[in-house]
Amino acid sequence: MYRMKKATVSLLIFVMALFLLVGCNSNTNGKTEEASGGKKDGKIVVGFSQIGAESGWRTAETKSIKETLGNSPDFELKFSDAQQKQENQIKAIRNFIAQKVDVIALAPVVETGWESILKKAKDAKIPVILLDRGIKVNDESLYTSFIGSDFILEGENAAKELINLIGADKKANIVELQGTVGASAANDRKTGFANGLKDNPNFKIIKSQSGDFTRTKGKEVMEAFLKSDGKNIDAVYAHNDDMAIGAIQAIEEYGLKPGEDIKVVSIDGIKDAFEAAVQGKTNIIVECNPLLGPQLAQAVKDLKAGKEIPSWIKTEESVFVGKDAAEEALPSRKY
Ligand code: GYE
Repeated sequence: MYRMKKATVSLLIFVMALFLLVGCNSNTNGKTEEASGGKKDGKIVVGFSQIGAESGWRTAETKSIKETLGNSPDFELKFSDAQQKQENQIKAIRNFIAQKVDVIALAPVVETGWESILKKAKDAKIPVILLDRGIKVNDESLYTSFIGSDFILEGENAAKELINLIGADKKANIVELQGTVGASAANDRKTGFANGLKDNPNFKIIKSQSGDFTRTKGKEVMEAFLKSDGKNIDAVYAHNDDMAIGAIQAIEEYGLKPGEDIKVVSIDGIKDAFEAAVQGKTNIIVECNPLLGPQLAQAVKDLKAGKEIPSWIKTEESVFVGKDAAEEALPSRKY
């Protein structure tokens, strides 16, 4: 009787062990549950380190990512807001690695200083996709892909359209409101704009300073420019719409007419900029698409399916010049 019992128990243990073994390996990729991010439901876990909420553009991007990945049965989204600090982004990535997420999406606040943390992600075999801003690293294998715009081209387009608007044979003093210091979107938009002006000695950048991509700072810096150069300013080039909107306020408070006395050109294409354009307060909007959720979702799925994804995933973008173009586009603007 006792012997029988012992045999039954052994058999039971054996069957249970077999069950556990088969269960653990039943993930399609053959990884154990722990190694695949602790997911039990087959979802792809994506950790997204966002910069913050400095602009209308960024709020639209966050919304797009949350709507696409956060509401999908295919993904689990872990979202982290760095409040403009690179050190917070590094911490977030470290946490994502510890949590063994499947993919890390990173919108890097600045271009440099990523090597060591991205090396850790690589060692942990977690692919990193850069979202909307680029980085400078010696080893390009530290990230898989960049989803975002060509900022140099945006700057060049801004310059080209401004020259068309004012007239290549006229003289123009331009003030520049730069984005966040060290951000690829600021560095490249500056370079692109300078490229676009370089063959025309009539167009000069007389002042250039960072307004940190925000309305408040854009307004503050524009106030300082107006104080020092006042009526000598013919145009303002802002690296994003929010700073342009701040600058428009400053110009009005100074007693001049934005869009007329001082021409305004900026990048992004948020609704508020189109509304200002309809009122004739800004002249040129260079579009930069923040609705990157669907592209990120597709890239992550492809990656997990073992497909090769392009090293740069670009978006189609337009340029809007003048009141009529803004009026026509405004009703269908999605951000
Ligand atoms: O233009 C600006 C923002 O990185 C492309 O960041 C992005 C830029 C965008 O805050 O508004």
